[in-house]
Amino acid sequence: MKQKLEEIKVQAKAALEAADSTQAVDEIRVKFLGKKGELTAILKQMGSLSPEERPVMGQLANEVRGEIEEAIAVSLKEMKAKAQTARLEKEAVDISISGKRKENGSLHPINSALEDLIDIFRSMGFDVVDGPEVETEYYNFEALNVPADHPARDMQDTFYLTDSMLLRTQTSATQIRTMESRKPPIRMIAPGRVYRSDDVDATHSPVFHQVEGLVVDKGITMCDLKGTLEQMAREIYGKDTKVKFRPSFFPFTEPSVEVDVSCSECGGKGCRVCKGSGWIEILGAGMVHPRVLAGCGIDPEVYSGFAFGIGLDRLTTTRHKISDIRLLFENDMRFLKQF
Ligand code: 2NM
Repeated sequence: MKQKLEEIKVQAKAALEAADSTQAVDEIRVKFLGKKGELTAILKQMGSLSPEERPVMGQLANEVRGEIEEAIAVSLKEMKAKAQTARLEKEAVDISISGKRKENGSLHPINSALEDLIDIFRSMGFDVVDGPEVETEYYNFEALNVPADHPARDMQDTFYLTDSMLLRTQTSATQIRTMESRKPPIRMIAPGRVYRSDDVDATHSPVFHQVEGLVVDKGITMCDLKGTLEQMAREIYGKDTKVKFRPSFFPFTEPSVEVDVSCSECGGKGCRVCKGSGWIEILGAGMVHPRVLAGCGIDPEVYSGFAFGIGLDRLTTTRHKISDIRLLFENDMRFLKQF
């Protein structure tokens, strides 16, 4: 019996050495230590031993059981460690491999021009106000003192949606709403997309962008208009930029001006960008017409104001010497990546 126990011990240990999975180890445990296992079978024969032999064999059997149990525990522990190492190796990341470069997007040149303008006007105390692109005839024309027979109202210039609804041709409607709902002092800009039924060419697009501004308070004069717009032009085009105000006409302002800046490309000598004139026209402006103020419930005897409209697309093309406005709308990555 002693020999049999020794054999079981040796066999179990050998089997454990060869085991390659926790399942195999478990099978070995059942085979040797289980209820129907080999060690149990031996123990059942203890009855046939002499009373002197019984405790000796009993102790030996317990020792064998203990040793096998310990060997099983060791084997399981080793297997766990091995599995862990294998998993860590599989999951290992080679941090020496160079990464894939992510391509960063960039602002569209129109948006970066808009952000610059917003920064400039915010620093002068202007609010930025948003408004709808679908407008009523009243807000787009009537309230701006554009008479019913004015050519700008013509079907050829305006995208009408219904008899009285249209795609805004300028962002001024947002100024009108602001004057209706707020009391002076008002200092605001309204940036956004505007629409006109123009044929597409190098300088025209039926969709383009404006930043219109408005200041209303007591005692606002043409000097405020000049100072504000000169400041803006110098920040956009450089501090040596010269600014010129030419008389013009708009139904919503009186007097009205168009504003030119000295060409930043040639410094005023005349070149391709300014078409030889040395000047680039960047905006229209004027003192808000008393009828416009009155229509919004602002007393023109007490308050005055100036307004301006900057063409963002033209500002962008002249700034970057872009020869064709269509490039701004095609979203060709080769073009956009340059900014
Ligand atoms: C321009 C030129 C001159 C303008 C006027 C107004 C309002 F609503 F206050 F009357 N907003 N914008 C204006 C004035 C726009 O665009 C070339």
